[in-house]
Amino acid sequence: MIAIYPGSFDPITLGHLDIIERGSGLFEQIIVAVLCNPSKQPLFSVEKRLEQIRHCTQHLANVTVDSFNGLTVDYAKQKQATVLLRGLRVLSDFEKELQMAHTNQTLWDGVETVFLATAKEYSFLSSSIVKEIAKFGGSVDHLVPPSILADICSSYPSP
Ligand code: COD
Repeated sequence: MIAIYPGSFDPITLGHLDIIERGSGLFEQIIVAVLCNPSKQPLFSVEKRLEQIRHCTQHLANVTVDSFNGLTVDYAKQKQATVLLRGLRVLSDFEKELQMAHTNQTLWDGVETVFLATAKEYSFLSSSIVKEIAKFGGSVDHLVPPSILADICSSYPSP
């Protein structure tokens, strides 16, 4: 069974990576799919995010990394994937994720959304939190894969 793990990943965090690693033990193949969203101003370009994710998932033989435009379900159909993998942290995620899962099911009833609960050490962690801490000069060493620390440091040079 092929699963898509769609998201923004701006940037990928240890919370995302944990979901990918655990998901890779559950599915034959996982495609980590970065949305090209022209209406958002990301910190990292799509190309940079693909490079970052490829680098930190290279130890996982059944994980590939790609980008997509448009609806996630259309991308899933194109890749013959029948599962959308998502992570759940707190109650507010649940509301948003359930709405997304139901919307996707109205668009294509051939897809199932599978949720993995966050690891307890990453329940507070999001890409936005990483950017907020880095912007004010705090350390994010414990929050992101070591291979992307240099990219974050060069995006927020110290004054
Ligand atoms: N622990 C566990 N899970 C986590 C953690 C953590 N610390 N951090 C994030 N996650 C999970 C999130 O809950 C989410 O499930 C996933 O990882 C990706 O997170 P993000 O923030 O990088 O990505 P999102 O949630 O912004 O991605 C949204 C999509 C791009 C998937 C969505 O907007 C989309 O599908 N857009 C395409 C248009 C579409 O199809 N729309 C219809 C559906 S509404």
